Amino acid sequence: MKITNAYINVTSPGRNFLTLKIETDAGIYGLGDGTLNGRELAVASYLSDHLIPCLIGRDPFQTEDIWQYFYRGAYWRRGPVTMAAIGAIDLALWDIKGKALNTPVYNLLGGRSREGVMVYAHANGKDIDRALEDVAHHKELGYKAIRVQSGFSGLSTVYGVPKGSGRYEPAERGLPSEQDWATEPYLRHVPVLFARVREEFGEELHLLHDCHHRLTPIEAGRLGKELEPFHLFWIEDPTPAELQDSFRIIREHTTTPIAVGEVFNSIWDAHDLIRNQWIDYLRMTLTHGGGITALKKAADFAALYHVRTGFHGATDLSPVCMAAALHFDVAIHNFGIQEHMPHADETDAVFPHHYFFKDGYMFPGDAPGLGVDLDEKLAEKYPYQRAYLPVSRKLDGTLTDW
Ligand code: EZ4
Ligand code: CO
Repeated sequence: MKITNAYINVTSPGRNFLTLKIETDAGIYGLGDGTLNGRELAVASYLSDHLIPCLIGRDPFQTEDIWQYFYRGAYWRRGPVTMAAIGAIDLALWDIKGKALNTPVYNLLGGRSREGVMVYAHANGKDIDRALEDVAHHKELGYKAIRVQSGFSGLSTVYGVPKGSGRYEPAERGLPSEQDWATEPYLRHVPVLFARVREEFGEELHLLHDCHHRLTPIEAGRLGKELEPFHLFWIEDPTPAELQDSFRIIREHTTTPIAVGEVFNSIWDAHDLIRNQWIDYLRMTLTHGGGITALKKAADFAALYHVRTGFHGATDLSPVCMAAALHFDVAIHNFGIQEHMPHADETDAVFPHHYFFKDGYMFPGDAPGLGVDLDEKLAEKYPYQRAYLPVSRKLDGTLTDW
């Protein structure tokens, strides 16, 4: 089989997505997700201008060699734009492989280690009472694990809580908005929030929280310690992770499990975190981490150190990435949990798919390949719209981590 053509599709059914379609002389095509929130067009150019011309004529079954060709062969390595582009290609090739062999991708990764994939939902509210209502709502929907974020007095906008009444969507159309940030009221608020959640919902529900890179290591240690009585499933991204040694400090102060990696794009971003057992869950995604070829190796490496996966599954990863994640999650042994932020109805219509949610679990479905398609005609109705993630400033105006 040979790759005869490849092109990208950028569409905005509710939010922007970049999809790569690879066609072959066997009449089979594959889809890959290359969406990088707020930087979609950089990945589009990297693919169209630099990678796609080198793809034509290759055998789509050579996933390892093609991965090495674009990673090692580029000379310039790593980085979110590069790795999302390689991730898109890799996902599309695994989709083709599955379709050509007439089997779901999970069968190419060792088969099913479990029936369903436990997912966690997002509950949020402007204040604690409203966040509790949203926890009750998601519990009602069947979720066994729920991430909880809520507003608190002292800040007008908070990560993870929508400004208006609609659903929470991290990117906003237009240029970046600015949010404010103050650590001390946040650190006082979060233990109160989780005390209330446990009081109302008991011990059974798995509870998660995203610190979204806002704390220093010692602040994260304090938060983790104060949350210990509430037995969280994890706290996520407690501190920015460029300096991997930071996590040693957090580890020394708390038994609350730690999840990191939604902004990582290489195993080298997590190498020290894993081999020192400073984290419990790796959140790197198939799109941003360079695809199934790269993440299978990362997951196997993590397994040696008791680190499980907890892949990022926000709406800024398309249904193509979600499908691929579910095949991966169902197959690998050291799966932990999968994030699930349901896509907008317009997004689901543009990307018809076989995966589904039932009673707190998701299932990849049994269609050959990844089991997701792109309705290109419908996608045309939703042209790209500039959108960015917000930026954050401390109350004195200092730019800080969003
Ligand atoms: O802010 O995906 O855990 N989930 C998250 C997300 C991220 C967005 C950034 O594009 O932190 O909501
Ligand atoms: Co996060």
